[in-house]
Amino acid sequence: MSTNLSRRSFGKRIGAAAIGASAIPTAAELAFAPHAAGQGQPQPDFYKFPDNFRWGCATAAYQVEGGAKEGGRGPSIWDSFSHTPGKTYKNETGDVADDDYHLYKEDIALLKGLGAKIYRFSVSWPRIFPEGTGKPNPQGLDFYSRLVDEMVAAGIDPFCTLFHWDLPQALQDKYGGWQSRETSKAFADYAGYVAEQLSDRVKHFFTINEFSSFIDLGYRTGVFAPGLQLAPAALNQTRHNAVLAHGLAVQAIRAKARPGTKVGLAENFISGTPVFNTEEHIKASELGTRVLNAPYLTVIMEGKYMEQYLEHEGANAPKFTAEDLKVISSPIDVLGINVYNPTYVRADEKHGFAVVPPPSSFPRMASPWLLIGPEGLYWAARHVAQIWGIKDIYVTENGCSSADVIAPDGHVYDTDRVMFLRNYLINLHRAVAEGFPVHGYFVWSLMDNFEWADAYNLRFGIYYVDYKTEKRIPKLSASFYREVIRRNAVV
Ligand code: PNW
Repeated sequence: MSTNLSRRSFGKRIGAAAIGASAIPTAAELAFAPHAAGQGQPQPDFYKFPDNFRWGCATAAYQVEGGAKEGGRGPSIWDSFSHTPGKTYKNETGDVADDDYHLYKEDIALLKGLGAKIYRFSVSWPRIFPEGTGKPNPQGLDFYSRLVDEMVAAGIDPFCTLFHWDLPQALQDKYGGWQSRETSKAFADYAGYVAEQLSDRVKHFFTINEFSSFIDLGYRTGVFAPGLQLAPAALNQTRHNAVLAHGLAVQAIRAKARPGTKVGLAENFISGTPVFNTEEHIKASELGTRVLNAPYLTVIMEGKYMEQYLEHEGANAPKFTAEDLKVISSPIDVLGINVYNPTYVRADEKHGFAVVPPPSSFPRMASPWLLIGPEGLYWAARHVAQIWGIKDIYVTENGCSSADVIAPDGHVYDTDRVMFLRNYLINLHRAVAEGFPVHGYFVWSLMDNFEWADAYNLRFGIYYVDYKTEKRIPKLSASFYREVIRRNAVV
């Protein structure tokens, strides 16, 4: 096509009246030009989801609740960590956070306003067992019971995560936290208790959120609570105790919950994204996915530690029994996948696969680790379905940080987040259209919240939170998501 022709058809397409027949449009004119096909009508929904697909949002207790000393809650390792100078951005803590402990009705109303049908929240272990074990605290349970009632009344199905990193400090003091399998056992007791109490209304439980995040960042690099830097052997044992805790909790939940309760975990497993679509790179990405998750999701799904892992760790490999492996691989009903940054993998003759480190120019969001790789969502869903035969998948987290600002007109125009979400959703659609069994999606997050070591410096919400007033302000991404839900399609 010649330049002239394309200019002419361009002019026609965006409407001669708007810009004059022969003029070349300015960027501003283009931005407001209606599409020729519909003269301002939205495009037909190319990316339509099945009718029973479910949309929702996710949060976690310590990140949103506040009320750190209320209702008989005991201290968690995140209280201790965030109150230790130098550990979080500007030494900020989750003492108040979004004050969802008091504003939960308002927050459920936000979800209802979005049209969400599912909400993923987490229970704070030290609200239920202030000392980690022993006698349950009725006020703690009461809070979650009211929260769940509020959801049910709003037509929202609750999805409950039992451990999203706020370990009771008492268990850290007594046992070194996840360094001891006493903590694994305590977790199973707590999980069974909560499932027994809430499974009349909560039909989905996730045991543990993101092994690699709280273990590797908490016990290896020390940038998360409890801030330890263990030697390799102790670290691998800690990893083992955590997956063991998951398995014990699956069994405890099955024993205590109502029949029909679904149980699983939510993991940001390292999903190998093939550098491009050829058989050799895809094969490499599948092997890479298994090897890179060997201490966590792979052992849970396969019931054994991969040879590559045990060999690689040598004398530092975890100590375990055959019975442990059986417990760890207790069958799950549902898998939650948390999908953020891609890990690119290529074929490699020697090892079967190789991870390709990203060039420094790779596009990323406000969190330095959050590379933008929308196709990673497609591959994550496909891998867990194809490698491990998972039949019920939820995207339990997907979203991004953005340098959100309130514009003079009072709105937050987070066009980068909308771009991010739209492209990941197109890839989610691809996975669903190809028949991979993804049944729902949760945006991380409903609202800005305590982003762990980054505290309030990084915002992941589709609602902006003004921390001085606790006012929630819908961002452009909230309007986008409401429309996605309304049309059940990417918009
Ligand atoms: C997840 N990384 O954490 C958590 O489940 C959420 O609590 C958190 O707010 C959200 O993602 C956004 O960070 C992650 O360094 C923390 O790759 C760190 C990483 C990934 C996920």
